Amino acid sequence: MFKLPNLPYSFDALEPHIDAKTMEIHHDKHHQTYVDKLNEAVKGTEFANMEIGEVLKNISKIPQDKKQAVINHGGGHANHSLFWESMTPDAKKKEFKGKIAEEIKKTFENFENFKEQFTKASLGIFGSGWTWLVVNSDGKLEIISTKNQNSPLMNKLYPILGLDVWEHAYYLKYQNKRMEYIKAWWNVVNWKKIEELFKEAKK
Ligand code: MN3
Repeated sequence: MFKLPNLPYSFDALEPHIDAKTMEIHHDKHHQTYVDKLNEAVKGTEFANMEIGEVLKNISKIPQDKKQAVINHGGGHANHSLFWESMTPDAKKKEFKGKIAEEIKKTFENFENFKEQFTKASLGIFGSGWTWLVVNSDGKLEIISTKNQNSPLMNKLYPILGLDVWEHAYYLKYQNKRMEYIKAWWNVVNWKKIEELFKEAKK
C-alpha cells in the first residue's frame, strides 16, 4: 500500500513564500486523496507492492479499467512526493552550485536563462499541470510541461525538479497571480536535493 510521506519541514516553514494553510491543505488533503485513490485503484494487483516510479514507468501494463486512475492518482502521488522534497526553508544553505549548476549552465547558457525558460513554461500551462526539469534518456536536461498529474516517468523522463501550477498550490495566497507564486517559489528551491536527484538520474 502507498503511504503519504511526511513533509520534511513544518507547514509554516516556507513562509512567507508559501503559506502554512496552503501547505497543510495541499499535503494533508490533496496529496492524501491521491494516495487513497491510488491504493483503491491498484488494490489486489501486483502494482500495489511496487515503487510508485516503477508503476508509472510500466503504465502500459496497467489494466485498461484502472489505467486512468493510476495516471491521475499515481502521478499525483509521485509528483507531490518530489515537490515537497524539492523545497526547503534553508534554501540559502542549499544554493545553486555543484554538478547540477554546471549542467544547467551548459544546457541553458546561464541560470537566468534557465529560470526564464522554466517560468515561461509554467505561465504557459493552460489549466492544471506541472513544469519539470527532467533528465532525458540521453542524460541531457530538458524543461517540459505536463497536463493534470501526468508524470514525466511515463515517458521515460526522470524529473529532478517540479513546479505544481494547479491553482490549489497557490490560490489562497496568490489568487490568480501565478507569476507571483512562481517568483516566490524560486526562493525555496532545494538545489542540494536537485543535485542528488541529478546524480541518481545519471546512473
Ligand atoms: Mn498539487
